[in-house]
Amino acid sequence: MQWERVKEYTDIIYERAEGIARVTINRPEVRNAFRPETVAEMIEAFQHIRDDASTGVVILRGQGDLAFCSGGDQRVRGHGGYVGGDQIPRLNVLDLQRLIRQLPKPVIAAVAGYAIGGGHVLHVCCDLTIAAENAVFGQTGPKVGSFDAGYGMALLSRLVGQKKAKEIWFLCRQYNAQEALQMGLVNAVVPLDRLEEESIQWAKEILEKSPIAIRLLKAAFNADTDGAAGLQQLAGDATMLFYMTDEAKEGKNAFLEKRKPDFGKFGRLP
Ligand code: 1HA
Repeated sequence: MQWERVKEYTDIIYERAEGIARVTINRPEVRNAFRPETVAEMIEAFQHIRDDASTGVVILRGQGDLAFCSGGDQRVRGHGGYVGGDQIPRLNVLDLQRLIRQLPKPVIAAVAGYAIGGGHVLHVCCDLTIAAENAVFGQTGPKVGSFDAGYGMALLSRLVGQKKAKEIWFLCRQYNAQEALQMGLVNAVVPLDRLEEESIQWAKEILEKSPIAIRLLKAAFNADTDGAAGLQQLAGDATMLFYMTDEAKEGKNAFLEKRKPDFGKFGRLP
C-alpha cells in the first residue's frame, strides 16, 4: 500500500490509499492518550473522510505496538473537562464518537496493545475491531474519577450484554484479546505482525461491496440503538435515495415551474 498523507497534523496521522483512509493517534509517549487538540484533529480528518468520495472504509489505530489509545490525557484534565491551548475545558471526544457512528462508511479499529478508558470507548464506537494478540481492553473511569455512561455504557452493553458491561465498568479489570473475542467485543484476533495486513484485508472486502448497501446497513444498525438520532441518520439516507428518483424530482420541478405536481404517473409498489 502506498499511503498518501492527506494533511499534516500534530497529534494524528491521516493517510489514504486504494479507497482506505487510515487515521493514527500519534502520541505513543502517553500510550496515545488524547488531548482536546488530538480530538479536534481527528474530528477534522473524519469530516474530510465523510466528504471524500474516494474513501470507502476507515482504519483507526494507535502509533506503535503498545497502545491503541489510553483515553483522555490525564495531565490536562482540568475543572470540567480536558483543557487545550485555548484554556477551554472540553469533552470533545463525545463529538468524535458521534461522528464515527454517523460516518456513512465503516470504521475498523485496529487495536494493538491497550484500548483503555476513553480509548476503549472509541473502539466500541467503531463498526468492527481487529485485535492483535497483545491487545488489552478495559474501562478505568471509576478508578480515576470518570465515567462514560453514553455510548460507553449503551453500546458496550449491546456488544457484551449488561452483566458483562457492568463487570467491565464496576470492577475496571483488564481483558486480553481472547477474552475480548469470547465476549463479542472484537471481531478477530491476529498475531501482532499481521494486524495491519488483516485490517486492510477486511477493508478491501468491504470495498468490493455496494457502498449504498453498506451505508444503509450501518444506518440501520445505528437506528436500532441510537434512538431518534439513529432514526435521523437512516431517514436521511432514505431522503438521499428519494431525491434520486423521478417522483421526488417531479415535486421540485413542479414547485419551480409553478404548477401542480403530477405524482399520479408514479406507480405504487407492493
Ligand atoms: O472517561 C472519559 C470520558 C468520559 C466522558 C466524556 C469524555 C471522556 C473523556 C475521556 C475519558 C477517559 O479516558 S477517563 C480514563 C483515562 N485513562 C486511563 O485511566 C488510563 C491511564 N493509563 C493507564 O492505565 C496505563 O498507562 C496503561 C494501562 C494505558 C498503560 O500501562 P503501561 O504500559 O504500564 O504504561 P505506563 O507506564 O502506565 O504509561 C506510559 C506513560 O504514558 C506514562 O508516562 P511516563 O511515566 O512515561 O511519563 C503514563 O503516565 C502515560 N500515560 C498513559 N496513559 C495516560 C498517560 N498520560 C496521560 N493520560 C493517560 N491516559
